[in-house]
Amino acid sequence: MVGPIEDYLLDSIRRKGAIHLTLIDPEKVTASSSSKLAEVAESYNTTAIMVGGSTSTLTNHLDKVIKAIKRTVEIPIILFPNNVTGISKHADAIWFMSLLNSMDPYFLIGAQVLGASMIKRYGLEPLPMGYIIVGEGGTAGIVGRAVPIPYEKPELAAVHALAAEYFGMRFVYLEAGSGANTPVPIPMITAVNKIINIPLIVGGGIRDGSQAASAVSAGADIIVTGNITENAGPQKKLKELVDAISPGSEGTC
Ligand code: 1GP
Repeated sequence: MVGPIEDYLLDSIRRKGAIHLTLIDPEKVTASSSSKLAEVAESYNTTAIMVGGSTSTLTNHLDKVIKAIKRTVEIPIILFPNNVTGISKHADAIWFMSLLNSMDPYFLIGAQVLGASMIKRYGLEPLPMGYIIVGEGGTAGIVGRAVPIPYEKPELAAVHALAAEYFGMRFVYLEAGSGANTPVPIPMITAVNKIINIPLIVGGGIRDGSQAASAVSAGADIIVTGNITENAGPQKKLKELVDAISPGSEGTC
């Protein structure tokens, strides 16, 4: 069943054409710096804040970061967990994701089985998503024991994405890895967009408005950026990037 956060994301995509989500890695921030980052991102019309990283975070710190962001912004906070330790009851929703090209059943279904009852008890809205690691893959690829799909094999990414849709997942995420030297290539985004009917998320290594706009033209519905928000003095870049994705759009909350 589609819940209010999913509804909000879909409606924002409908209205704006494509949307931007800001990723905050709890390991790289303090509670107070995370709320400042989120505040700036919201003022630039990012649609929601994602919180998660590729290695482990103390639950206590994760809770503090999310509470601080929640006090500051009105847009939703969506967990982007790499394990059950990435779950916090203070968020609004969670990407309920399976790493489709992992060689380890734990990242396909194991962690999800362990986390499901916690998600229910906390009242987090699950957003079912197929996660596909491509190219360099970065830390997420190593930690998730993925065999990343090479950039020159867009057709392989496309059939992974189609399998996600046929499983009933409602989003697909093409992940190049945080800080990737080269973001997901346009032919790969085009091939995936052509074959699926569910929203396509693209992230990893996107550093400027023109890269974001090209990804959107090729069919990305949601662009995720992390590094450009976290690094010092990135804020002009972030504004340029959000504007390039959905030019002239109004605030969403
Ligand atoms: C990583 O796709 C996200 O999971 C964001 O990547 O940090 O390179 O923007 P960047």
